Amino acid sequence: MAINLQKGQKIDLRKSTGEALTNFCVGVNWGAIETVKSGFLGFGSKKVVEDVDLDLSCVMLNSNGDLVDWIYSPDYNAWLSKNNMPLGKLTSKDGSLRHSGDDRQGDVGGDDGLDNEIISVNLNSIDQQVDKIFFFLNIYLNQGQNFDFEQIPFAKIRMYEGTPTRVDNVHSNFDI
Ligand SMILES: [Ca+2]
Ligand SMILES: [Ca+2]
Repeated sequence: MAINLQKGQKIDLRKSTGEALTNFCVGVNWGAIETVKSGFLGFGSKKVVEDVDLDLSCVMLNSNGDLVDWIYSPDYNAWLSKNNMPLGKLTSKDGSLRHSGDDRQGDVGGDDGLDNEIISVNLNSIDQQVDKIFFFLNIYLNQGQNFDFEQIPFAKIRMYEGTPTRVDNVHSNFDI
């Protein structure tokens, strides 16, 4: 049974069999915001789809809290280089963490059951300096957009065993 995480909750990285969980995916699922705009006197109503661009990222720190490595979208590079910050990339230097790529829209027409952005993790090959990994999620608002996490349909983060296209066993969920 998957654990439904509460904010601040701590859990063991173990499978239901008791073995350590070393290969897993952290995935985020969400939908575009779909509304029906009704026309004059109810005529000509149409569905309006507003794209939602969530970005899943992570930073890897050593035991002193210094940055060892990171994964975030290269789409932020213009802003990052202006602020003298390391440029975005989708694979860790040791190859143990991989991002599936940027989704800028979210599911249209309902939940497709798969996560839209996924970071796959293999703790067996991770740089020995890494002591903590922080996964984080932010909303990229396009010009004219103004919404927050509460308005995004079925937004959820989960940890599972499998691949970006196949979910074998869900370990834990967090309902955003
Ligand atoms: Ca995105
Ligand atoms: Ca999806």
